[in-house]
Amino acid sequence: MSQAKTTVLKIGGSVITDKNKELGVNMEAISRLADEILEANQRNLIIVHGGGSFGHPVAQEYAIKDGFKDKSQLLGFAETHHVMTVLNGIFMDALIWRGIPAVSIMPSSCMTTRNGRINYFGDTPIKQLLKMEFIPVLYGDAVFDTELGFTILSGDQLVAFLATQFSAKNIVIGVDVDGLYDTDPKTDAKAKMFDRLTLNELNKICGQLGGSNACDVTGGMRNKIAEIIPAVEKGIPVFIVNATKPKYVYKALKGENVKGTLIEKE
Ligand code: ATP
Ligand code: IP8
Repeated sequence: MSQAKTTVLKIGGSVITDKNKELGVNMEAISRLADEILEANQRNLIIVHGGGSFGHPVAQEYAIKDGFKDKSQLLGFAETHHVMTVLNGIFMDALIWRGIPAVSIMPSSCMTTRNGRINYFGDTPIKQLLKMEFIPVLYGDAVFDTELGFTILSGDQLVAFLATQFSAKNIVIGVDVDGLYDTDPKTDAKAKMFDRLTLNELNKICGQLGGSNACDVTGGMRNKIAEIIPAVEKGIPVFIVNATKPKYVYKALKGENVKGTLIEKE
């Protein structure tokens, strides 16, 4: 039974899917990341993945994040949830057939939100998984909301929530850019990357960060940063790394030197 402190790893939907093509899977990235996770051999790891071109387009089409307005959205909720289970299944295949004891946990079955924020979490299964050295895998999901009827729970909110719940030693966030920049590096060639930021420094620049260039109902980089701030406040360091580049996630998990942005409390 494991006593080691947990690492929470987020794999961005921008990495494992093709955000320009609805339901486009990036199988090469999924396979390589599964190899890296196997090789890193972490004892106490929670993985969360994003929605990319699976969850976001259908959630946007039916305005699922805004909550229940009329019955035409019911199919949209079902579709959003379903395509996330499909993406999750592809991701789980890659992990499990490599010999990683990963177990998928469906957020909509163990969590609810209130106005978009997690207000209920049945933690027993994940606690048990961690104790027995399984690797729980969660994902951004369409979930039930006590005020809105339903909404979208982002992988980023999940990451910060789980890291706090399980007193994680760190968070690693894998995206499709090298780290956090002063502006969006995809639209501004002069964007400057930060190697390290304290919470004070981060709070000062938060307003100027961009969202996402692709369809993203949960707000891209700006929202990602807003979500992780409470975890950093609790002393959990966050490392943002380029998960499209081979071995970057591996090195981040192993604590080896690799390019990225480290965000720490002080
Ligand atoms: P998903 O929500 O599907 O999991 P993701 O987490 O992989 O996706 P996004 O939410 O799209 O990724 O956020 C990453 C994107 O944020 C990058 O592709 C980048 O273009 C954009 N971005 C906007 N502003 C910034 C910034 N200041 N620094 C770095 N990236 C930024
Ligand atoms: O991609 C949202 O999670 P994210 C997933 O982590 C859905 O923002 C269902 C759109």
